[in-house]
Amino acid sequence: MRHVFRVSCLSIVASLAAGPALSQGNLNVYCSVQAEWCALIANEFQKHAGVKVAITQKGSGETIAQIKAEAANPKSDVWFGGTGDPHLQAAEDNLTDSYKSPALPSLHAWAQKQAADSGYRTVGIYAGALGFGYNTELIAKKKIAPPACWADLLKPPFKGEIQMANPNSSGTAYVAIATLVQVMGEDKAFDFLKAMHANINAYTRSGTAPMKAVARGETAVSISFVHDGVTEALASFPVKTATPCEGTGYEIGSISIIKGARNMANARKFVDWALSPAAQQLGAQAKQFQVPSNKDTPVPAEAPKFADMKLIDYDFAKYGRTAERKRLIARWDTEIGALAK
Ligand code: S7P
Repeated sequence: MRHVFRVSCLSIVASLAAGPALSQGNLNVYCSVQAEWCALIANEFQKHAGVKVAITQKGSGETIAQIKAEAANPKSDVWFGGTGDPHLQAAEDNLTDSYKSPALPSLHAWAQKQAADSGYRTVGIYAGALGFGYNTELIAKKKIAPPACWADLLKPPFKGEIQMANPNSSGTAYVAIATLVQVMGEDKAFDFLKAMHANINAYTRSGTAPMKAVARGETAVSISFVHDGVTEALASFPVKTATPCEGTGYEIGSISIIKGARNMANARKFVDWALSPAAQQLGAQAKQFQVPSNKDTPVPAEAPKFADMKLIDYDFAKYGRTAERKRLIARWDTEIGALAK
């Protein structure tokens, strides 16, 4: 489902009272984090800069497709959030604009590297690890041991119990495939994906849908970013998460200015703000617990701890390349997507 937010009249009144008058023009943002965070950044940036913000929320895989389709006549100025690989692809495809924010030196090395790798056409705003979500009640009822390793997902008790997203529409699913390729080697990873197909009940459009399905008891297990499980658990759903024992990948959630942005000055202002500790704390306020990229932004206590995981050295430069992303997704389409469900 596509969500379009116009900042509410109430928020605009609050903004006028609290910050500069709305005389600083407009900003159109494609937003690939969850809806609550998108709404909060729209309201808060409006208060901060006096800029009228219109936000459209959709996942990262779909957003890059839209930016590409609109390249001759861009409808949006900035792309906020979403997995880093499609931001790198957008940079390589000349769909985004180069900008060196003065905030760059305050960022963690991984966020600065994302910027340098892309010729400063994107930059990291958060990081989050990939893993499993599982519904503790369903698992207990079915007497299944919680998944701890990638290998567990091939076991017969998980038949029809696992959900993951489709990499054609989802940046999360692409991170999962690229992770498996880096952990196992490409042919073994595709053998694994083929074998796991028997245990998959659906390949969803959106990367956040499988964790939400776990929370609602519609599936026992998901392949998801583990911070999305924390959000569901805090909302009192019976959700726990784990990160695979063989090793797992992670995303560098990124922000990019769209080439030909009609509101370029405001787009740059927004990027500077989005990299500041004040803006980055809004993620936790919206109950989303990625690790922020600014060294001065407190890491939320709820954020899954990277130190407790076996994280791989994810090769963002390689797997963010247009040709590599297209090739791996095409292979998934032929070898897995085409299999009957
Ligand atoms: O909760 C937010 C999050 O998991 O969703 C983002 C991503 O856009 C999901 O998009 P896809 O539908 O394309 O997979 C992640 O960047 C973020 O951490």
